[in-house]
Amino acid sequence: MKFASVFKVILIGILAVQLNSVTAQNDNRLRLWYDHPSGDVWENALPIGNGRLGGMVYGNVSTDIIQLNEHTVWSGGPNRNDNSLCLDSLAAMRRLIFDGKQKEAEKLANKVIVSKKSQGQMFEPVGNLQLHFDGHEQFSNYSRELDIEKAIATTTYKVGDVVYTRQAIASLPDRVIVIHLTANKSHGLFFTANYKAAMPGAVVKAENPAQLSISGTTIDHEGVKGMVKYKGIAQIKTKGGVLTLADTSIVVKGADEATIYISIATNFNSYNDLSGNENERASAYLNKAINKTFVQICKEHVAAYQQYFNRVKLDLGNTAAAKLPTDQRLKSFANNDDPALVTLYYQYGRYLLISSSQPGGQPANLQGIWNNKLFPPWDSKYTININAEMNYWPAERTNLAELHEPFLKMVKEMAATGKQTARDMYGARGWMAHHNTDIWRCTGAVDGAFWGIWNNGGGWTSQHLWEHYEYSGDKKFLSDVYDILKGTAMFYADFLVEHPKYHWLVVCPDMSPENAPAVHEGSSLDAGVTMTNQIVFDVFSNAINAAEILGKDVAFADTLRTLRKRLPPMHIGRHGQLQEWLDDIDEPKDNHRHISHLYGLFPSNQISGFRTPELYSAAKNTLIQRGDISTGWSMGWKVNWWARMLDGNHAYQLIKNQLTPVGTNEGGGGTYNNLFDAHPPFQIDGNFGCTSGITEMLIQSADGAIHLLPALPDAWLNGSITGLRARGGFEIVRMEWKNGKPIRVSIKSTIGGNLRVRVPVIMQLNNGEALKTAVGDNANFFYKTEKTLEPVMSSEANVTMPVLKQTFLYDISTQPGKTYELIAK
Ligand code: FUC
Repeated sequence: MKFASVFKVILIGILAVQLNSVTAQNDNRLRLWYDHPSGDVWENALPIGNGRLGGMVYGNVSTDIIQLNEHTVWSGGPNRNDNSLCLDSLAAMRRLIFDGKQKEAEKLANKVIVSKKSQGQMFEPVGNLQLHFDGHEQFSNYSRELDIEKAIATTTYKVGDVVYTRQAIASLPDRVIVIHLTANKSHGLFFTANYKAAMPGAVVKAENPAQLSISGTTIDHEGVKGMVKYKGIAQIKTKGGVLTLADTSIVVKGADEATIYISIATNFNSYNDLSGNENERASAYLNKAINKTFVQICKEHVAAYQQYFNRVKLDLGNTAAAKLPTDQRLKSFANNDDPALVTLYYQYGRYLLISSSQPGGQPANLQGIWNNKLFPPWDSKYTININAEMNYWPAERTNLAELHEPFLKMVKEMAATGKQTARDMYGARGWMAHHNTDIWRCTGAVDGAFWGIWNNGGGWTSQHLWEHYEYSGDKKFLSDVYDILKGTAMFYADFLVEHPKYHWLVVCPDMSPENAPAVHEGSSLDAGVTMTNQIVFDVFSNAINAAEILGKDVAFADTLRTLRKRLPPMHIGRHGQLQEWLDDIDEPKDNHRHISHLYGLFPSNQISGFRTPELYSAAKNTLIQRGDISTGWSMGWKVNWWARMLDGNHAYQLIKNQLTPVGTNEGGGGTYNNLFDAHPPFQIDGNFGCTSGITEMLIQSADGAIHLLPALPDAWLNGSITGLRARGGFEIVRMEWKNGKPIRVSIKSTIGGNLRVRVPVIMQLNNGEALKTAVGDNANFFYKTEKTLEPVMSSEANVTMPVLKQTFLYDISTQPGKTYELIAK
């Protein structure tokens, strides 16, 4: 071997070790790995992303595919979809509903409320970058992986005695996707690259200097003209070898290594402004990256990624099962002791959020930032009657608060577009949204009255603004978003009407998301349903609290207090259930995926074993009646609910149901080989929901205290976690537990205030000092719990009071910046 070749082999060796590519298969790194290529199954491919660009890496041998997305490539253009007939028919609509004529109301709603224009636009794929390797049909030593500690996807295999390696990253700082190809033989790399466009009318060209470009305009949809112009450039740089350009492809012959830099940009500035220049942007990102070597770009990417990722480390133990390929672990999880798969799945949720949601970008949609279909399921947009909110449940808890920003920005933008909807359709001040939105921030009602006549898209999404404040205590942020919180409250203040029979103030028309009681002949329309009452309660409480903190709007806050008292209380029905509707018409055999009335249990905290035992027991009955198996996101939500039920074993059962290959649970969801959540089809909410749920099993901060290990299953008796956040600016720097009990916990206070902890064992400070037993309400504002109205209980209801496990409640007065260490006595 010549010196240069020897040197090269060593260099490649160093690089591989440095980037932790495929080494031995028995380490404990957090990675998804497989011993076979993806073939043509998109859900086998591995996702990379930087919040702007998404790539699905197939790792195929002869023809590899990197399927590409860019966050602003959506069908249509700026548009609104309100129905102007609504306001004049509102009184008639309400009369029909109050008279029990739901079916007639539905007919009318389809005419006068549901949009006659766009039903929401679609998130669109850009295309596939394809890499063809002649003569690679026979290969050995194949392996592909996604290292989620570094956010690098690697494929490696051997043809003859040559080892080929491809690594792919979506660089966070450089806004490009980079693919690095090597062969461990001098001049050993031969391939052809081309683009396969996803949208009609795309133009693909090969141009000097070794650039493949793809450009076009997105498609028209539902009468809205496609107006997003996109440009993608893939530039190839090689060491050695020859590069040749054909019309629409680039041929690489005899290179030592090759690096492909992929940049994609659009003319999108914001939901109402498409005056950007996609060509200039795509070139600018590319030109910034092209002079960096792969090692350099990779190093900067890993550092940026780890700033987020490394904040939380979870250890639930490790067994031999962790050595198996990921798809085999998934298959055998139900019957195998593999706690590290839960850890992997948990951290994968965080990986997916980091990769699909970055400040300044679009929020993670139904598929995050990964979609290969021109007509994706539910348009791959934002369903805001659960799914989009669920995507952001891990953001604050798992220490990724900055990544909440795209969602919070979307709420601000809907507050602008939804003002007109509130005024024109409902004659109300403030702002509102129905059950869907898209990149154009449409706020009209879509998809038909059965699904679309839900008025709480603003009410629910705005809770996230409040939550961001609760975790950070950032008053400046609260002051910036105050008008949005006030605007949601104003909408309801104007929109509530008195129920003619019960005299409570209710939303009408109303519905409990996507469910209908049988007695309404299949119509979902109603008034004052439980979830809505709970949401309005929270909206009013948040606005009242925000006004108080900021010293504003005293009279308005008083009005809200008065209105809040007149909302319907929660009802416990004759089957012992928490009623979904005002009337006791729930069907105990109903196993509908939405259990919207448990919004009050999670993400809200109106139902608690400590404060509202009857409601808590009723909620438990409801959970049992609805059953476990359901769509992916529904099971994800159930993990959070059972955690709030303080039942770790039941929550773990749901995780087990979730961690089964898609198709195992008849009529329900599961997980694809690449650990994407299956509704089915793929929907990313279940990933995020489950990550949030696992967090809630370990730490909760909603019920007047930080509750440590509230719902630990028997399967995780020993473990540790670092970096979780709790309301009131606390960070659980580290918690270690043994035999199901916390033994050592350090909690950092960032803004001071009373730290109240609830723990299952007697604890003391690490200097041996006893802890002060807590009495009365928590003096820390962030742990204030709002008192809900006394529930109304059916005389037929059989509700047993909960028996809660013994816990100890302590108060520690904290100073900002200080860390407090607690140890078990
Ligand atoms: C709601 C759910 C469906 C699906 C869709 C995207 O309509 O009821 O299950 O998740 O959103």
